[in-house]
Amino acid sequence: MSWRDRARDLGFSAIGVAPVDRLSDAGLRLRIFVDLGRHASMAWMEETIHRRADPRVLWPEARSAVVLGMNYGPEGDALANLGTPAVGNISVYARHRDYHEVMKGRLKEVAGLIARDTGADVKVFVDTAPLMEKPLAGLAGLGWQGKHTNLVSRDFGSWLLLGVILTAAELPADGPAADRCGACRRCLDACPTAALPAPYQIDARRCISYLTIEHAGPIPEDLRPLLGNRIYGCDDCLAVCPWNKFAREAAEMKLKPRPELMAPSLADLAALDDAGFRALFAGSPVKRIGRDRFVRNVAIAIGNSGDPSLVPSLTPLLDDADPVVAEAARWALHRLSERR
Ligand code: B12
Ligand code: SF4
Ligand code: SF4
Repeated sequence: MSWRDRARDLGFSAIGVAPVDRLSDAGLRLRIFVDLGRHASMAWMEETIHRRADPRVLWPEARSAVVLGMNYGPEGDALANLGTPAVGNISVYARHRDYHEVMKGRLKEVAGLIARDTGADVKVFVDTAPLMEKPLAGLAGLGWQGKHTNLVSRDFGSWLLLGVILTAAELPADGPAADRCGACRRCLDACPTAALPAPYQIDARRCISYLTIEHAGPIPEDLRPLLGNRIYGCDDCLAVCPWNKFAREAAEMKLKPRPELMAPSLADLAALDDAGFRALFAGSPVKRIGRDRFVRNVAIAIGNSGDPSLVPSLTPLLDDADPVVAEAARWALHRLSERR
């Protein structure tokens, strides 16, 4: 069986090959992004910038990038929770098993087959690798970077997770794919925090995904009301994309949502201690941010709920051992009393 056929059997629904020497424009824009400070506190983006901008700096023998996309299309409306302030909204990619874990072994298997078929060396990466996965996916023909900056696929809309294999083999390229955003600007208009300052550009400092997942410490106060009940990541710009009409529900069982993470009650989440947090989020990407950062987000969502019946869930957090959680709880209490 060819490596492509096996990759399909393993659940990769979008597969393509890109040459590694075409990232110069993307690398320049990455430089601008970092120079403008739009990477916020993600210092690792700056530290690894040369490797990101050119995979051959990461691995001089690299000639082609094999990009594989896994469909994680949601069942129903990804934004359904936003109208129910007493529940927390966890973004679609985090409602199921961590995709790094789901993909890792499978990427290694495909890489082994590429090495077998070509006789050339391979290296495997999922997300944590210093690579520009979206520009590579565009060059490999999986889709194009939409105005929300994520890769959009004609077949799966915004809902593809990406993995990359580098190979020393010069494989025939499958892309690039054409930009099909046209005059649309739905994603730009949908962003709750105006984190997309211009088409195809993002400012992570304002992005709810950054603020709720990557950002340590207190979330800037002016942005807190705009978070609503988004407690881990954000899908607003992805979900409004018209190309999602071609999207399908995830077929991979491990990327099906866990029912308890679909619409969890904020009151229950605010009561989580370390052990409870680790048990609830075992195997989920949410686990990575730890109980304190997560409960900080939950406290802000309670503050935004306008629901006075949630005040008792905040009270124990006022004395939380983590000062960031305690401060978020004070802010939330104040906001609830103001709204009353
Ligand atoms: C850092 C990072 C983030 C940051 C920054 C987001 C971003 N858009 O870069 C934060 C924490 C905000 C984030 C959020 C999310 N992420 Co993220 N993230 C990454 C990561 C690790 C690196 C991306 C990167 O290099 N960014 C730097 C910018 C400069 O790169 P870029 O977006 O490709 O930039 C291009 C354009 O935007 C434009 N551009 C950018 N700035 C500027 C400035 C100017 C002046 C100009 C002209 C152009 C321009 O040119 C660039 C090059 O072509 C990748 C994994 C990887 N290794 O690639 C995952 C990745 C991009 N994330 C992913 C996902 C799923 C998400 C979320 C949907 C999660 C969620 N639900 O909360 C959100 C989506 C937010 C959004 N609208 O992008 C997926 C995207 C899959 C896809 N279909 O595209 C990836 C690929 C992970 C994966 N392996 O699947 N993420
Ligand atoms: S993920 Fe949310 S906050 Fe970030 S750019 Fe998209 S809509 Fe805006
Ligand atoms: S919502 Fe519109 S502008 Fe944004 S990525 Fe989709 S097609 Fe492009």
